[in-house]
Amino acid sequence: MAIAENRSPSEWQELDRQHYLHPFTDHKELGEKKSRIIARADGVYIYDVDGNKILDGMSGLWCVNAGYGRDELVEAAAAQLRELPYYNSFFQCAHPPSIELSHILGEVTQPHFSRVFYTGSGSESIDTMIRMVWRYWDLQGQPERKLIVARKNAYHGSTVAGASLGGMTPMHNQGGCLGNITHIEQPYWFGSDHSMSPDDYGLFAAKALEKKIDEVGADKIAAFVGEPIQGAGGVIVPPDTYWPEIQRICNEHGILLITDEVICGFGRLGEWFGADYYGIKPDLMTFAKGVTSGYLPLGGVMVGDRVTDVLVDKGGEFFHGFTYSGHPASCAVAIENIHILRREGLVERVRDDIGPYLQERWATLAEHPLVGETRMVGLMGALELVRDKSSLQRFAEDDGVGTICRDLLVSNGLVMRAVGDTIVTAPPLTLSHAEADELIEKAWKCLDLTQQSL
Ligand code: PXG
Repeated sequence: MAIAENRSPSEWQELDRQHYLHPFTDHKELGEKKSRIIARADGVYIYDVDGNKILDGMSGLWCVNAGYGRDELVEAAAAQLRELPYYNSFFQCAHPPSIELSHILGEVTQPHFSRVFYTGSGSESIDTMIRMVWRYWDLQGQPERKLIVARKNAYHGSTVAGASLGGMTPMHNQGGCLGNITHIEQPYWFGSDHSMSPDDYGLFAAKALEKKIDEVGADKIAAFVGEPIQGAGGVIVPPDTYWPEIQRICNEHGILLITDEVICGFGRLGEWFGADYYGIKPDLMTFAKGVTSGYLPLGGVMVGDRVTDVLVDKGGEFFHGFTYSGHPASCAVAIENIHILRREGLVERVRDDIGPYLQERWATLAEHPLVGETRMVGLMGALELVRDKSSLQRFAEDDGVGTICRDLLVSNGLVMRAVGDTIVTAPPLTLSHAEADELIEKAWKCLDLTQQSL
């Protein structure tokens, strides 16, 4: 019997209220409202314990790329758990699933990525990456290269290092305050005063890195880190000029370039990785989420030859690793997940079929009186709610219009996230055309309802 059937919906809510501390949650507020308890899922739909069917326009939390209800992934996990449920990769050991996955990851990433280090999550991948970067420069005889440049409003996870590297002030104020990290402007054209064209703005935002170099000296800067498209920050799509300019600046000053692919990786943008979409060549890439379509936890760092050569040739032992680095069942699921993405051509489907289709339909939402801008790359999009469409004037933060809209969406059968007054979406890559139509119709209806409620 499924665990969901053990208790009534209200019993689940009451036990949840009594015992469960949720991530990023105000529990006093939740205690008054009660949680939505999700019992099962299939395809692109989730079902709560009250029997509501909801289109999951967020792929869980940006991760269920291959969609729900994939028996192949369940079988892969079960078979591996029967064969070898756990063993570690410390002490000169390995096991077939982690080796096989490493080989496959080498095939789907750019040719200079021949090695991978496994973790259990995106945050652990970020911690690992930071330790590798510092180690790399120590080994290069430049230990003073310690500063890591990230962006304001970036999200890189929630461990001390992840919260510090991210650019979220509320997280910095709650212990995300590691040293040797600095944050520059994000490439958020809509959030600017619109005095520049998007292309000029992209160059301007990239030049913030050059300004930082002038300020502290390239010999102090270890790396630049960015999400190809910022996810949790509100699907900030950089102008096309941005990433090539960042690459040029990093090359010129020998700074390591790192893309955090936790959301953009594994097909989200219609290419295997965000770096491929933007035509850049990072030295390291962090990943998690979509590598297993979220069926089991797994993360990692793809390590490019420039760093591998130093870590392997000169590094000696790297004192770093996790109990679940390369967990056999997670790796088995990841292998099967990548098989699915390849077999069903899901990455190409996002690039050539469902991506362009949803993008075109999503753009029609810009005609709504509440919407100041829409944007979408692959299957990752956002719309901006505005008070005044002609001047693009936004609502006051206290109005909570984004939250009102998000709540209406969910109660009308569509999950999307509100980041302030930015509504974001990232549906499974398996989304059908009819499901895309449903997403747009529900979104339009809820924009109407939001407007009526103001
Ligand atoms: N990097 C990026 C780019 C992420 O989006 C992480 C690192 C951390 O991954 P883990 O597996 O440690 O959570 C993330 C995670 C949201 C939301 O509300 C986004 C994430 C996590 C939780 C909530 O959009 N992204």
